[in-house]
Amino acid sequence: MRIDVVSIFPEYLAPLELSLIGKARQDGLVELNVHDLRTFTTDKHRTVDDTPYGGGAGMVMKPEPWAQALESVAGVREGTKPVLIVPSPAGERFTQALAYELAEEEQLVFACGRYEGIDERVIDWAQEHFTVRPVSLGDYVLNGGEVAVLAMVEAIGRLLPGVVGNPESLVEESHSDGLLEYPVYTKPSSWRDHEVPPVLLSGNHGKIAQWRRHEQFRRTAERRPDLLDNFDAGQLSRADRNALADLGYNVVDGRLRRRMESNTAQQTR
Ligand code: 6GU
Repeated sequence: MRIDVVSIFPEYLAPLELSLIGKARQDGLVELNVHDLRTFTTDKHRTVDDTPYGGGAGMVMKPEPWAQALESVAGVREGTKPVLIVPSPAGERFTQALAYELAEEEQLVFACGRYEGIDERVIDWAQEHFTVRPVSLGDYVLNGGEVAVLAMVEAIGRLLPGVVGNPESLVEESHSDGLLEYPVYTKPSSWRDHEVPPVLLSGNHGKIAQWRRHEQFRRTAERRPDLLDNFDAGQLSRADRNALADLGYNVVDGRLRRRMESNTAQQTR
């Protein structure tokens, strides 16, 4: 995979030299280039922003430096239309499913906006050369796209063949099956009066798998009940359904439905 990142703070992307992604680059699994937007300006002051039409606070990124920068990285691989990812709190949500989808691409380009954003006409113009996807990490505001790019490149990069040493570790992890991960423990089995759940010391692998699955449901119901609303109940075993029933969830029309709390007993008492 080839990745290009355009930013006015290229040093912000330095961590991509480290750890898993840094190793993947060294091994030639990922070709990653960071470009300074200012090198695509033509004025003495290397201006990248200007005041917004219509008034209002802050500055807007000028279109022409972006067009020059994006043209320089577009169509680098012949006959391919790279995906242009524009990090923005106004984008679609970045999810594990989107990470898997983007990991299939030949070339990704990330356009890191700063200030109030990039002149919208860049987004329109870029459709000619790219599949454009404004993407958000979540419902909060960052000062620019750089930190979001670090997160997305890590999430995507670790899915590329050969980047994660043991591909099995990709299978059993949070969100890969729409549930949060089960809790994990290591030695010692007793630590500061806190015990490892005895089932994990039992050697009974069937029971351990069942317990872990139950913990996934319990955690997800407690921390991220929204994930259960869209969970495909078709994949559930009888044991899964029992575990979910204990947590107050029934399967109705292939979907999970939280049972109504029965207040009637209290009300009539
Ligand atoms: Cl992807 N970019 C920016 N600038 N802010 C964000 C974001 C992205 N995701 C959440 N907040």
